[in-house]
Amino acid sequence: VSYGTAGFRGNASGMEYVFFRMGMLAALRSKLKEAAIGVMVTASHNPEHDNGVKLIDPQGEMLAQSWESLATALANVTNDQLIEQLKQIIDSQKIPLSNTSFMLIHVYINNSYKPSSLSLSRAVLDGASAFGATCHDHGLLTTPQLHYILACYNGGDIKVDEEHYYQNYASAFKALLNKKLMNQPVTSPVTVDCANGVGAAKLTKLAERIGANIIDIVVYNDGQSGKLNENCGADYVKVQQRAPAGLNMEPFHRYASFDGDADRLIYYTLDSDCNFILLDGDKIAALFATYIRDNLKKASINLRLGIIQTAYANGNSTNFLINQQNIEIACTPTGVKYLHEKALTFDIGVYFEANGHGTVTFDPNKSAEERFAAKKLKLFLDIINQTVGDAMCDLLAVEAILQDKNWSVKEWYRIYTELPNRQAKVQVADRRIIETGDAERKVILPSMLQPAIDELVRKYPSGRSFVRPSGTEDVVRVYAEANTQENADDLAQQVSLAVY
Ligand code: 16G
Ligand code: ZN
Repeated sequence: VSYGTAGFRGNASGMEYVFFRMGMLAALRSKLKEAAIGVMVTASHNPEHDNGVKLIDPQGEMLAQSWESLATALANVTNDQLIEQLKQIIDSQKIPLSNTSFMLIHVYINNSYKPSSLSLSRAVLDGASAFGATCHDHGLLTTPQLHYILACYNGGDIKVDEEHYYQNYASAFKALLNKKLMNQPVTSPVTVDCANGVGAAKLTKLAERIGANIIDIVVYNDGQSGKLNENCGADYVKVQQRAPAGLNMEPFHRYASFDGDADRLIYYTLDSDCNFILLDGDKIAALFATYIRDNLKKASINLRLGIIQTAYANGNSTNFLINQQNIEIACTPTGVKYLHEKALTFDIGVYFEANGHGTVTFDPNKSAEERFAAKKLKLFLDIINQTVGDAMCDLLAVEAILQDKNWSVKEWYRIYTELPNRQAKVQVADRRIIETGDAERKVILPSMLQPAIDELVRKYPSGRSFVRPSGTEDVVRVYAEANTQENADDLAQQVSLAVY
């Protein structure tokens, strides 16, 4: 097993030992950092039989990359070698064992209770207590809620809890809308597919704190009958390019999907001919970035704004941002840690994966008075969970911008037209023989693969394609885009054959 882009993830049965050892590792990291460490038990958008674990660093950021290999090493030794491996970690990292350690953990279960989560969380707690860690079990939370609570906790607010999160974001949202839209009639509803996951109950609470007179949120797939992430959720909608099963849609109404742990957000609607229209992470990033840029301009504030994308970003979104909007763009490999890190190099960084995971970061040292000058911008940024992509906060941010611009979903999706695209996956004997470079846009090894892809791409107008080994599944992923859906499908298939 290896600590991939999203920690350890796989079939839940037989994974207790990995969770136990991650409890130990979290306790050690806490001693080293002299701060609380977060532990998430979740498999995000994976099917219900999977589970996963990942560690969160003190400010709510992803575990430092140098510790990922320690996690992998610790998870892979035999029981006999465990103590020796722990000693090695303690020595090599110079961990002061006498320090106290704290952990915040959350148990991820869907509404109908994900059975594996309870025993796996227990394994984490057992591992942590082997090093005497004090554990605060926050129970059922979304992933971004735990990131938020951890960052507040380490910032000195040790009493912070879930309610604090709702109060914070509900009042930020109301403050922004009140300024411009006080006494406005209720806007049309937004229907949110919560993937039968933890987001359903949490979004309901947030909506209650804001008030139905301000935002009308209809929760769909709340876990009462359907299965976690089955035929629903952000990943399903994005990859299948279709609505969650059973959802009745009306043209130009607003629909959104979270994934199972509510750190991804995707919007969609129907046009007047009832064609399915997707507004993915790229469209959300474009909406956020242009809104921020316009507000900076209005207040004559000169801050460096950048958008961070991955190879999955639709070619037309990149064209729109660079050529029509003149906004700086950077590209990184897939995985939140890479995007987040890059975003922090800008005064204001907007990062989104096309799959709907993203947020906005801003440099807190960058002129408080300038941020104050753009009052509306400051209020907008208050809605953002800066620690990590947060489906609930991103939903509020989209809704706020649409309100402020007096836009329906129609004006939003028309800012640019996506190139038709297709994602596919290929099973191979060993996906690790594929090595990529240039932010995953080129294959380096095996050396004959990239020339083969280049030759295929040349046959299709506006063609682009790349392949990368998945970090979470035993497959190679293929992405293709072209001028028509037929060509995109064709190109994806040809490239898949080349990989195979
Ligand atoms: C994980 C990543 C996500 C990435 C996805 C790619 C985090 C928190 N999550 O879910 O950002 O898009 O993996 O999966 O980093 P893949 O490697 O299987 O395509
Ligand atoms: Zn997720």
